[in-house]
Amino acid sequence: MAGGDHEGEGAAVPAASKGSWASFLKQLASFDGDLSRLTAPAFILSNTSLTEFSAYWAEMPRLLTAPAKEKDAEKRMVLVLKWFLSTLKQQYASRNERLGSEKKPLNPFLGELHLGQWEDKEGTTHLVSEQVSHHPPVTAYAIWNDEKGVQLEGYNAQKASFGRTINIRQVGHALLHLKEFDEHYLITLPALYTVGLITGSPYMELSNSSYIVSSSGYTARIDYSGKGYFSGTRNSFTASIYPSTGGSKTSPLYTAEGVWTNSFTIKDANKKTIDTYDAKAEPKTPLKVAPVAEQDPLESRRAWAKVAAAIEKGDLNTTAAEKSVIEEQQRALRKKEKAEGKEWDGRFFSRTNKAPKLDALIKEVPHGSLDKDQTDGIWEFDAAKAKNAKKPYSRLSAELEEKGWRGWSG
Ligand code: HC3
Repeated sequence: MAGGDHEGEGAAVPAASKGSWASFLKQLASFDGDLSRLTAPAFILSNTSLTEFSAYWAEMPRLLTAPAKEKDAEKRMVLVLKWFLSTLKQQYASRNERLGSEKKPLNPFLGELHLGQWEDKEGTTHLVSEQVSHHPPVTAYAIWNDEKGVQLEGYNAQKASFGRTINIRQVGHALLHLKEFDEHYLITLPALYTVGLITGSPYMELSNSSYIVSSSGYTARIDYSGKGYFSGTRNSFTASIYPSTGGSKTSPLYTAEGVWTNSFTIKDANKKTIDTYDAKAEPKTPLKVAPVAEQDPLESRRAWAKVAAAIEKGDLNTTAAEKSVIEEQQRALRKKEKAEGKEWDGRFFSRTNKAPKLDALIKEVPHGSLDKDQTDGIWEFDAAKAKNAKKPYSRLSAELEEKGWRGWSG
């Protein structure tokens, strides 16, 4: 584990929460790895569900679509790497920057949806994110821009363990498709861990390596490092692109280096800088989502509205009560489905056992495996389902709408 927990114990914990933070830390000693079961004090709870996190992949649509405009395959790989690196700050540090520390997100319920689109110079980039499994918790997403011929899809779950910090391994992957070149890029997900848990102001750091493998024959390896006790810089990485056939031992065609929360440089094989990235200068396009009142009852912000309001007020009792309403409703629904011999079938994604594109690309990743037993299968965007998916998204949505639904306990 890297350093970082040097400050005083509980230094950042509000006075009224010192006791509950100490209990939270004690609870970690007997942690069974299921992040959704961790009960955390109110000050560390986030009002955002994990289904919303899928949007972090495309908050800068210009970078996502850039590879589709490049004619040279090697340069396309560089642009895919640049886009991927640019998403890291949003994925892993944006809550910390906005809220002062990493928070514990809301655990999505089965079938929860987060839908929206980005509209800017790139045209419309669509997002669907859906909770496709509850045990284990798995979120699947698809992001596409038809005008630019770009589609990203993926799914993820987390496996956690506790040492001196919470270590999280991500299971799942993302797959980028560039229509014009019929090219696929498999993206593996980095491991992460919390720093600053003792002080009560945790943030996430990335560790080990992640990969991008293209069907055009290139692989990028990204190595993450953080701040140690004596040296190192927070959120650092080095990356290299090499021909997949040659393996990482061959000299890289391109390298990238920097701090993913700040800036980085990309160099060619002659060490000449060919591109730079400055996270602060890169404009973001806000995701447009329907107003809460117009959302389907399965949509994240509508479903969690009461819980989110209670969290914002720091009202732990109402938070717990409103969460139980959702949990109870879900339990009743599952019971009903079981009695009717039905299983919940997602609205946008389907489980598959055969994924030839993924299988071919994952072979290039050292120790690469789809780990499908840990994600309740392999999840694919189902275009046929998506075509028919419209409000109300479920029988439950229809029933709730009919009753004049105003929130899960309304
Ligand atoms: C580990 C995490 C939940 C999972 C989050 C994931 C891996 C989800 C998929 C996104 O694409 C990327 C991503 C970013 C952040 C990850 C979250 C950070 C913290 C949260 C834990 C469940 C909370 C741990 C409790 C805390 C904050 C007190 O230490």
